[in-house]
Amino acid sequence: MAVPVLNFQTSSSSSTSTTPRTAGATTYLVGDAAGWTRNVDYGGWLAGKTFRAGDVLVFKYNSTFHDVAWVSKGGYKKCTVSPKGFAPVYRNGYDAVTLPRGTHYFICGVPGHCSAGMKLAVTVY
Ligand SMILES: [Cu+2]
Repeated sequence: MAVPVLNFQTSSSSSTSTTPRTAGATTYLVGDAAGWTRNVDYGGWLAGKTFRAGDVLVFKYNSTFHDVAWVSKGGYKKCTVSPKGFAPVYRNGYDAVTLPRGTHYFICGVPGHCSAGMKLAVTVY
């Protein structure tokens, strides 16, 4: 941080260096090494990243304990899987989501987990 010269951090961050870039799309492993789990600061993980339409989020987690629900803004705020019956829910443990433009909200649908930090609001340009 103290050295301004090292401040390149956008499209070629080290966490994606092994992933081939296809047509300008970038694949992000959510939470990096921590993956998708409780008590991770996903706001901190998002900081400094710019997402473009077509980029991919990979959620890596233990599917015995977690899932990924792509919810509405209200669902994100209230930590509920909503709209109920329509929000896509992924349960594979290694789920890749291609991001469209707009703001998208992801939570873990297991009770208590969203409020323990398993929530992600991503703005995609
Ligand atoms: Cu969970």
